[in-house]
Amino acid sequence: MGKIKWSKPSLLAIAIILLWLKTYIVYKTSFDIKIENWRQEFILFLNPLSFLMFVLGIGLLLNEKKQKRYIMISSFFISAILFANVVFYRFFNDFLTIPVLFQTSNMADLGSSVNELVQVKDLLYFVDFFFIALVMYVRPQLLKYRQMAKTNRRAYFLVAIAIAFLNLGLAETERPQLLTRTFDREMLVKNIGTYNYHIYDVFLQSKSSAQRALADGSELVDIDNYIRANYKKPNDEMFGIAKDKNVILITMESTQNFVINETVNGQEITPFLNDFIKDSYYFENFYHQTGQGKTSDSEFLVENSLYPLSRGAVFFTHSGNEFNATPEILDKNGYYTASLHANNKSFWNRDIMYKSLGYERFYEINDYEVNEENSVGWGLKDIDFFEQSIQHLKEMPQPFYSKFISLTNHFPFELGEEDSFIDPYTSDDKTVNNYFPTVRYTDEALKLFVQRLKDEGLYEDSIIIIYGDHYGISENHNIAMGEFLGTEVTPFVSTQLQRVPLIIHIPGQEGQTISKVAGQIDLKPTILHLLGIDTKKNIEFGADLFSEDKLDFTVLRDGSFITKDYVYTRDICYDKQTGEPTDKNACEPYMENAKNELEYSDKIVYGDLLRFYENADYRKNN
Ligand code: GP9
Ligand code: MN
Repeated sequence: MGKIKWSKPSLLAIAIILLWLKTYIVYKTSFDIKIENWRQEFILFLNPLSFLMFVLGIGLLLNEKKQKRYIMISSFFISAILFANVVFYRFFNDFLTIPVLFQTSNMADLGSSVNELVQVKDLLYFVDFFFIALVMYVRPQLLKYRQMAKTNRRAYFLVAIAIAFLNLGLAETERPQLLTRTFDREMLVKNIGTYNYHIYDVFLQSKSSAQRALADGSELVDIDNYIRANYKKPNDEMFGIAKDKNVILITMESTQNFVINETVNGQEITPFLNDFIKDSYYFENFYHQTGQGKTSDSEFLVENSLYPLSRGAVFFTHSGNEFNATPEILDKNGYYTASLHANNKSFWNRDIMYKSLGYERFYEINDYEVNEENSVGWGLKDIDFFEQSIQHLKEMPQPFYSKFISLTNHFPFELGEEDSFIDPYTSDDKTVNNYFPTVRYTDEALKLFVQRLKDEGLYEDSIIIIYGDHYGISENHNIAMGEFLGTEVTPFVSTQLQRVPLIIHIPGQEGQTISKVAGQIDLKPTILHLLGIDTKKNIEFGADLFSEDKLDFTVLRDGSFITKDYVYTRDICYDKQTGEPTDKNACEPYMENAKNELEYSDKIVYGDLLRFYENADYRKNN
């Protein structure tokens, strides 16, 4: 038996305690983890401990020199992981996942944002590490190395296991089926801790690789039945109304619906769009359904009518899959297809993914003249982007399907004086304040673009579809948003803020505002039907927005859903009229459907099931 002396603390104990306390402090200061009662607070406090004991405890198996080195290196890595999460959270209001980590090409491009996101005082996140390193260097004798006997070592790991079980047990009572319902990373981190969450994420990653290997076509049968049962007949009057017309699809960066018909400092935020919707179909209850893949997720939704994934960007994780996307379908129907976006072609893995989606051409940064004068924030200014794109459009064979992705209205919402058409908002929150002038700028860019389309004679031959890709103002800015909206941003309000504009302009058609609840998932069948292309056999989850049978229902990627009268989010059913929680039974009838939608879609993506679709063998008996 080793003799335990308590005189001096061991390096191991100090490293664990400091990392543990630091993690808890970071939880409380750098993440917005909602705590409802003292049990949850206790779980949050406890959750880093078992992991730290395990990982650093491995040092107990090493000799003095190696143990010291091991403890230093691992505490540095653990701190770095924590810090990476902090930086990621500042931007995405979310925790890291492995697929996101490997999006290194994106990380490099994040340049301008990272400068905003990382500050010198962030060195504080490593303060415990510096402290230990300093003591080890100046007074190594203060931190003892202690040889631990086998039995003590066993006892140590048993204690670690016991703490892990206590943690899991408490979490299970607070949040039943925690691990089987993982749409919500915050819930996971809150209950099992950041570090264990990453281990769980590794497990999910391996599972998804295995899923593809094990999948076979028979899994499509159930999904197919579900889709057939939910198929909505297109509206006879609208089907084929835009046959052989060009399609101009515009993805508006970070544009939420609350800016439409709204003012800031008494000035209109989107004067052009407010006008444009008067002779277009405008959908005022249209939601984005994106996850971690942001813009790319919105592209995925719109062109496949499948849901993106709950973790990572499907553009990265499953770009090798078989899809049946709009560009591919339109290609078969005689269309020329192109995406236009003045950013590096590898951002969001677009160059690879676009091939899988069936795009003929990608006009990327090298197809544009980009210099210091015409750039701001993330790159080429929208006005210049649209102006230069006209040339590309003119060269395309018609009819074409063209997708434009705007960029200026991207966090951190930078804009030069000369491009600011309205003043910033005046709260304490810079991000929220600057959002309005950049939205206004993009609105101006669209106005000029539409004018140019008219000049070039393209306007009358094209349908124009404008939609917002995802939120621009995350929940980190609830206070300033609440101030702007004049109401507290509750989870209900927050869910309603996930509405993005959808405007469909069809030449010769009168304007109309449509209030039906819908989502990005519905765009593919809507567009195809307008062009007169049948979608009855497609494996897709959306419904034609013009169909009389289209339900008032849409599911967000985190499992929240919206119906005509209710909003369901974070396990609470809200009455839309009052914005207050109501009896869960009211939402109950839709829960199964919401779950099925996401699960079936995930099955298709993880199992790469559309590769079995071509020969449609599974449908023999139908
Ligand atoms: C990048 C642009 C922005 O090319 O689409 O991407 P986001 O950060 O919004 O996903
Ligand atoms: Mn975006």
